[in-house]
Amino acid sequence: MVEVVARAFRLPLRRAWDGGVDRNDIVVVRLRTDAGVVGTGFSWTPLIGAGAVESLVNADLAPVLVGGAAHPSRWEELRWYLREAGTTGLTLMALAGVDIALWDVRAKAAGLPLVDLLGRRRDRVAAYGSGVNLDYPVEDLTEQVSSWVEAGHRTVKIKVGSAEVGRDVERVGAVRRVLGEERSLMVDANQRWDVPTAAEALDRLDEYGVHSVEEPLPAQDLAAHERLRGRTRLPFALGENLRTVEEFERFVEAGVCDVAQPNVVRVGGITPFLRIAEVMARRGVPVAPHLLPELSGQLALCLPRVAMVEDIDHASFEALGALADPSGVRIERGWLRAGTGPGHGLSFADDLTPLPWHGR
Ligand code: SMN
Ligand code: MG
Repeated sequence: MVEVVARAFRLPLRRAWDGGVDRNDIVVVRLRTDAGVVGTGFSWTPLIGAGAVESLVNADLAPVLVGGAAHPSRWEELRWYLREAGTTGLTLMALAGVDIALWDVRAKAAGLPLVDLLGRRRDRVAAYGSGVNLDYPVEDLTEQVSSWVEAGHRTVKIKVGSAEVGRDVERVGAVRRVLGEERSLMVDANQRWDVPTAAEALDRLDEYGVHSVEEPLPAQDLAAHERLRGRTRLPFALGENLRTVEEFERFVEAGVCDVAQPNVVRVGGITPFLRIAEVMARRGVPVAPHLLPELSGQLALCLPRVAMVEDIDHASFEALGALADPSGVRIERGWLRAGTGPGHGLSFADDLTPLPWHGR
């Protein structure tokens, strides 16, 4: 490798997510091999960490990458190298940017779309409409869900976990009326409940035909998930806040992870993502990659056992205005398909707004 450069950019959201999240930040990693192949990777975060990730790549990873092999098999070596900065969190987010770029290089050097390099197992995968809408008034929520129905989605996911369970019940009821009986409704509590509240809420939501619940409890609290398991029959979708294959295995072994949702950036890139997906498949757990539809969709086409991909409302890279050209990943009538050129097909626009960060 002759060059590795990371740059952090700010992508404003059309409408803020609750908790004051008014943007997604990305860190674009560009690397160039001795043979002149240029690979692009990215890290991503709704709010926190892009400046730190940019620094980790430029100050710590670039010096060990330059002069060495440009291959994703270096993942373990790079993680070990960064260990004193921690083994998860920001470390994995920085590694993801490099790992995704290394896979892009590999596919481009082979002249193949990433999907074909990894091994395409299907031509399309089901997508579901999803939004961060807990603070939306119920009229806005039903309008958003209607737009997903019009777009052809047969499954949608909305937020729950309001301060009053009654508010969730009212919202889920209103959404069910928009969906009719045929379409599927998933709910996501983003870790907001404790066991008694989750048990009560899920009991009351059951009459609206909820398909599954995502992150009902604090993500790391395995014992709480085991207690809740005895109090609801609804399947649990988990994983956007798990980081390692060992963590995923622990939740699956305890019988509390029915659908695994690794986020390709948060777990450290495509290399560990594929390892997690492999282990989940062996244990009969389908994988629903979290967010990032343009890359998650490509991975989903190759996974041994897949659930669905998330069509996040107005927050794909394309919708955020991050791309110079269309990626070749499309979601139409509730199905995702990918027809990219060589590599992962994501080229980021060169006029994005840099992070206003003072340490640079
Ligand atoms: C979510 C998490 C982080 C950013 C946006 C949305 C959410 C989801 O939990 O699963 O879509
Ligand atoms: Mg979620």
